[in-house]
Amino acid sequence: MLAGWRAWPEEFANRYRAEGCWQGETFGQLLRKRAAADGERIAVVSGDQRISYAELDHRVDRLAAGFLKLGIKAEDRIIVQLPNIAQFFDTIFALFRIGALPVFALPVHRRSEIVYLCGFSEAAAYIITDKDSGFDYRELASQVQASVPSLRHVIVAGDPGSGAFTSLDDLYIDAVNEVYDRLDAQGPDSGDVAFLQLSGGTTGLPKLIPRTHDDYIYSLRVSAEVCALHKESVYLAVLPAAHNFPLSSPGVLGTLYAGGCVVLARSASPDVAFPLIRSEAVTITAVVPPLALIWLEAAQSRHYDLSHLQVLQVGGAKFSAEAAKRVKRVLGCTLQQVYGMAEGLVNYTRLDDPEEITVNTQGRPMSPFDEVRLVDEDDVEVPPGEVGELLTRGPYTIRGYYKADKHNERAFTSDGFYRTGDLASMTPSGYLVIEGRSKDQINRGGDKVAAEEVENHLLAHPNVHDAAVVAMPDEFLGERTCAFVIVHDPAISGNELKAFLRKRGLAAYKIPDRVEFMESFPHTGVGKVSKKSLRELAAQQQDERVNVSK
Ligand code: OOB
Repeated sequence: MLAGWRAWPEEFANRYRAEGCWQGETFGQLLRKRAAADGERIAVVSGDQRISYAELDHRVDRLAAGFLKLGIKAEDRIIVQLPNIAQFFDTIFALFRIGALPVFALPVHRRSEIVYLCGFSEAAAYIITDKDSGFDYRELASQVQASVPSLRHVIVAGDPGSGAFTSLDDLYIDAVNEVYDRLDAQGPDSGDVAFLQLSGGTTGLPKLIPRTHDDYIYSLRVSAEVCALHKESVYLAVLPAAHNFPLSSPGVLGTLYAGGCVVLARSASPDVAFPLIRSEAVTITAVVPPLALIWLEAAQSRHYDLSHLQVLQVGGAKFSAEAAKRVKRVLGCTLQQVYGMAEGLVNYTRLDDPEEITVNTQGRPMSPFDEVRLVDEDDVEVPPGEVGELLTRGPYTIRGYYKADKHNERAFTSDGFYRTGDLASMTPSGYLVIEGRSKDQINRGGDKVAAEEVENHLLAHPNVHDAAVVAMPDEFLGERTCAFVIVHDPAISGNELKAFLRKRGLAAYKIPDRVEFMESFPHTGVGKVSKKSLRELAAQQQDERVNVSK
C-alpha cells in the first residue's frame, strides 16, 4: 500500500464493496473492456486525429511498454502537465496500467507549483508538452530539473528540444505480446491509489488527494448515469482535462466509461468551442461561471448552430441565478449545476429537475451513499434550512490527504468526515445551496487560490512586514484577490510586488489582482488579523472604484 495514504476503514470498505459501489475494476481493465466491446467506435477527437477505442488501447499498451523500459514502475509518482491533447489519455492510461501514479498539474502552473509537486511527491518523471498557448514548457522543465535533482526524466509530447529530455513519441514501442500480457497480470489492484489530484488548497502548500481505481470509477459510473451518458454521447472538454470537474464529473473519463466520444478543445473561447459543437455534434460540455457568461454573450451576438448541445454543466464556483436563468433561452440546452471537489463529493442538479431547482441550487449528492452534514462551529448539526459548514464522507470521498498527517487532523473529523470549508443550506428536498465559505481561500471564477500560499510568497520579499490576502467581489469572476500589505519602506509599488511574485514562479491566477498598503491590520477580539474586516474593506474600496469609473 502507498505510504502516506489513509485508506477507508475496513468496515466502510467492506460495505462499499458489498453495496456494489466498488466493483474491483482498474482503469487499465476498463479501457481493455471498452476496446473489446466497441473497438471501432471513436473514443477521442483531437484536431484532425480521431482515435478509436481499439487504437487508444493499443497506444496505451505501447506507451506503457516504453514507460516500463525507461524504468517507471508501480507507485512511482509522475507529474503530468499536459493541455487537452490526445497524448493526455495515452499517458494517464499507460501509467494506470503500470500502477504508476499521475500527479495532475494544471497547464497554468509554473515553477513554484511544479517544483513543490516534484519535490513533495518525490516524482520520478515530469511529463509536459513542448509549447502551448505561447508558453515553452521545456524552459520551465529545465528550471524545475535544476531545483529538483532527484527528478529522473522530463518527457516531452512534441519536440523535446536539444536538451536531455525524452521524447514521448519515442516511448511508444512495439513490444512482444508477452509484455502486454504481463502488464495485465502484474497491474495494480482496484483498491490501490490510481493517481494524485491537487486540492484547491487552504494552507501554505497545496495538498495532494489520493484517489483509488475503485472509488474514482464508482464516481464515473454514477456521474455517467446522472448525466444520462451513453455511447452516442459526445463530450467537449474545454476546461483543462486534468481538473476534477472536466476529468470525472462526468467529464472525459465518465464519457469513456460510457463508451462515448471525447472531443478535445485547445481553447475555451466560443470561436473554437462553438464550431466544434456543431461539427462534432457535441451533446454535453462543462464550463466555469465566467466562461458561461462569455458563451451566453457570444451566442447572442453571433449565430452559431448549437442545436446538438443538450446539457451545459456549470460548476467550480457559484453560478448566479440571474445568469442561470438565461442558459435555456439563449443556448437552448438544459443547465446542470455541479458542485464538487477533488476530495470527492459531487452534487448535480438532475436533468429533469424543474427550473426552480436548476437555477437556484447547486444540486444534490450524486450517490445514495454520500453522507452530508451541515454543522455549526462546534460541529453540531444546524436546524433544517439553516446555513452550516458542509461535512461529508462516502464511497468516493478521501479519508486523508497524501503525507499530511497533521493537516488531516484538522481537515477531517474523528469519524472521517471531510470538512469542505463550504457554507451551505439544504432545501427540504435535499438540494444544497452554497452560501459562502469558511476556508481561507479565494475562488477566482473556479480557480482556487489559497490565501496563505500567496501570503507566504509576499512575506518572502525583504520589504514586506506582513501580508493578508482576501477575496473581493467581482461581477465577472465572482471573486478576485486583494492583498493587504504592511511594508517597512513605503517606496515600493503594488506592481513591483506583483512582479516579485511572478519572478518567484507563481501561477498567474494566484497573483493578486489588487495590492493595498496599510500601516496596520484590523484585529479580532483575540488579536488575530481580522480577515472579515479586510474583506469588507476590500469590497468597499472596490465599490468606490466601480462608482468612480462609471
Ligand atoms: C471543483 O473542485 P475543486 O477541488 O477545484 O474545488 C472545490 C471547491 C468547493 O469546495 C467549493 O468551494 C467550490 O470549489 N465549488 C463551488 C461549486 N463547485 C465547486 N462553489 C459554489 N458553487 C459550485 N457549483 O471545483 C469541482 C470538482 C468536481 C466537479 C465540479 C467542481
